[in-house]
Amino acid sequence: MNESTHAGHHAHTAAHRGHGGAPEGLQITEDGYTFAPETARLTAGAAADYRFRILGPDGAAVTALAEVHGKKIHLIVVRRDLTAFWHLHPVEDGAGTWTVPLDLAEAGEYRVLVDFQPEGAAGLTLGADLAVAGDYRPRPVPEPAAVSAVDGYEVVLDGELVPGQANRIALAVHRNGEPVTDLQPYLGAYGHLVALRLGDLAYLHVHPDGGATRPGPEIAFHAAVPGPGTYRLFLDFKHAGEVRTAQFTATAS
Ligand SMILES: [Cu+2]
Repeated sequence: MNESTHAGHHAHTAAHRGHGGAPEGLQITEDGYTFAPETARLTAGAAADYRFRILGPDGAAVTALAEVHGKKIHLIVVRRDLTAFWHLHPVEDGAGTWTVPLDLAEAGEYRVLVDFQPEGAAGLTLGADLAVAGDYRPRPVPEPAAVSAVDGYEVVLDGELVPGQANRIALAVHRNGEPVTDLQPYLGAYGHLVALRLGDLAYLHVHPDGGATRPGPEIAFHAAVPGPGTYRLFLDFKHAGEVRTAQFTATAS
């Protein structure tokens, strides 16, 4: 690990139970901690707050969480068909209830994942379902492709997902055909990558590459997938003051 540039990553990597490629996010309760959503249903197109608590081993709401990548909770919302994704940071009300505004335009089955680390304990990712009422049109996940276009940027994926192996994958950011070399740090890194498995939405922790970190065009990671399957990768990167998400489908066989 390059601790000088990513002080937060080392602790996160070492402490997280999922390190080594075991999938997370499949359970609502694990290691004595429970993800307790107050919100289980929303209506498409109607903005609302998503509210939840994290309950500790004693059943009380937990507020003592370590900051990882600058935040106490990283909350991921995805459609179950993996065709839409949000990475959000809820705020806590002082009494253990966390809130984040959600405005889901489309009906469907969604999954909410909370990634957090109780103080003095290992990091966890718990998951719960969220139903969004309305006219639901399931979509197929896009075909695997090495290039993702987002808002005038093209991001090129290089590397393979290999079951049981922490393989290096690199994502290169381009704009108007030119490599981007002035990426901005976002949550203490030049890119954040989330990988989810199609079919069960297993959540994979992807760690920044330990090598030298430059502000683009390439952002490198190590990704360990637990088995064969189709995965969807979501890369958050910041440039020109805005955070954007590039999305890829990749298969591991
Ligand atoms: Cu986050």
